[in-house]
Amino acid sequence: MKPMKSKETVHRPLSTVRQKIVALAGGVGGAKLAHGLAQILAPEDLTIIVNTGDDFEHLGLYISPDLDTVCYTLAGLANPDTGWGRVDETWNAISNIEKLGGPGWFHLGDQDLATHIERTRRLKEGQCLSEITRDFCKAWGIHHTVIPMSDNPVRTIVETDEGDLAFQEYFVHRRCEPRVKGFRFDGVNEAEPAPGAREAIQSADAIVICPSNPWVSINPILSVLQFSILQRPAPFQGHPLSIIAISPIIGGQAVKGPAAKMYRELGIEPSALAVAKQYQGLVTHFVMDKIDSQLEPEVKSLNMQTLVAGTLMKTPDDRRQLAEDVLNFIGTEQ
Ligand code: FO1
Repeated sequence: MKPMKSKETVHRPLSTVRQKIVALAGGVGGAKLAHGLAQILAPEDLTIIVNTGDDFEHLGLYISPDLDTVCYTLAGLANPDTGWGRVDETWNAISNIEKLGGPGWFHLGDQDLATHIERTRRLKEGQCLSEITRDFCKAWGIHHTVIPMSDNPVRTIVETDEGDLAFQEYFVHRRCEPRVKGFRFDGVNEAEPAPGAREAIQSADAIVICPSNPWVSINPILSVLQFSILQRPAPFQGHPLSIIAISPIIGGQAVKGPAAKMYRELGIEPSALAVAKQYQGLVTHFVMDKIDSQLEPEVKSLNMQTLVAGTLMKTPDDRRQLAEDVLNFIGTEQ
């Protein structure tokens, strides 16, 4: 799928430019674009910083869903039907836990459990999440750098009409049913970016904000990294920092998950324009789906360069194509 370029936009061809990219990713949408970028960029040119606001303790185990979704996707181990969890999974442990009266609402597969058990063991030994992630990536044959946003605990709390809910309680246990009133990220003021995150931002040509939920996947990362992004000297080595966001809202709907419902409950009509407005002041480049091309003039008026492209990633080829379109879009002048 070829992107429709704005008339006055000049694109530098991908092949002539070596780009250092930092991608900010949440769950399934973020993992897919990160996978597309990893198909094109050399390992030393791509750092993926992942949301850990969804992390929680369950059955005595430390679970880091977005980190696992990104890693399993990059390693080719992800369940293609759900996007999260492992391919060819079995569910013996969780069904036996349920039979014994334990909680079965969060579906942990047998292979996936090994990840949580080993991660929890290492955390208890005193290793930090970023170190463990680096070791796991090596074991899974992932060559690009994957970093949790922080080694410190940050927990997304969904403020609803039924009270404050921990993220997975809201998302999985309550199936996103309670009405959203707001969000907060407990621990964010004490959280430092994980080792390597600041350095990656310092030397990046561009930050790619993947098509993940802005409210609960991207905002926690930005809350932790905002100082690193704002303090980055610009222009860096002659290149201004481009910040490119890809809309997770297509035709007024979220590809996956509750993003559109969240916008509505917060009194905002869900659209690519609403996403662009949310990122206004930070983002320099904005990518929206072809179906939303009529919104392009309004997004441009927010002082963003725009690209209309095929953003629905159904196949691995779609991921690669969108990544290529995004990389070609970086550094465009108007
Ligand atoms: N999502 C669900 O909707 N139901 C589940 O039972 C579930 C289990 C699960 C287990 C491991 C894991 O890494 C992810 C899992 N997810 C599940 C996905 C996860 O809750 C969300 O995708 C993210 O937190 C939002 O990005």
